[in-house]
Amino acid sequence: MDKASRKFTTRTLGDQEQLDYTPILLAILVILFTLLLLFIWKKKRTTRSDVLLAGLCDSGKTLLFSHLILGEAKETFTSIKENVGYLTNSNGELRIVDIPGHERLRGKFFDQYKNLSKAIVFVIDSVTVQKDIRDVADFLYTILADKAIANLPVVILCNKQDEDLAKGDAVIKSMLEKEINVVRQTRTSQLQSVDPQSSDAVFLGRSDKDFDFSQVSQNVKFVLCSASDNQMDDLNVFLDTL
Ligand SMILES: Nc1nc2c(ncn2[C@@H]2O[C@H](COP(=O)(O)OP(=O)(O)O)[C@@H](O)[C@H]2O)c(=O)[nH]1
Ligand SMILES: [Mg+2]
Repeated sequence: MDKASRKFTTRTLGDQEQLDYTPILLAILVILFTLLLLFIWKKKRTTRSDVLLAGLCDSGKTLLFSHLILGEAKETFTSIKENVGYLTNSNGELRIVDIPGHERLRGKFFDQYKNLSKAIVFVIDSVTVQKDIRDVADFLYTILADKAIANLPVVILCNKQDEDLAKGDAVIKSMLEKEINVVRQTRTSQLQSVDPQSSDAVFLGRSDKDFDFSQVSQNVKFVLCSASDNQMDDLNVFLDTL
């Protein structure tokens, strides 16, 4: 190869190299853009903005829901499906979800919404709580022991305080702590017979002590309320902090 043709070859290669960068740069840009879109989409999908109203049947969830969303009592809402409504507070928009309390439905609806929830309002009928304590404690345990709910704020709403026979928050708290202790023993012995890895549940509280609410990862607050008398100030204060 003489000097002239060597020069020519080098120049041709140099031109090709320069031309090759454009599609590569374009491809990188497209990939980055796609990743950005995926990131935004995923973030939007997993942003927690729901407040779940959970609790047994007849505790007052749907009446609360209609007060919160409509500002009035309306008895036309269903209790077979969830009711969903939006509430605007000082920090933005909250989605309030009233999930049915029927034993056969509540688990399914709780699982459906738990990953999007920002806080839980667990509604209790303060009149019948003593009679229903096993069922109340059992459902509350399921919620508090779920990994998806770890570290979230939880309000235990002692509803129907307008009734003469309503129990106060301190009494309800200590009844629940005693009963959750029992539920915990039952669940632990059940768990030993199945594969613990397959469950979403964690052991609730400290195994070396009787259960009390200070042992859980969530910030649990007891709040008094009467949905029928529209005495919901403390609940509204809580919702405003979210
Ligand atoms: N006395 C009294 N009754 C209430 C209160 N909240 C709800 N109720 C009544 O309890 C019943 C069940 O209420 P509902 O909202 O349907 O309960 P849900 O099954 O938890 O949705 C209805 O008759 C309500 O009017 C309350 O604060 N005080
Ligand atoms: Mg209801």
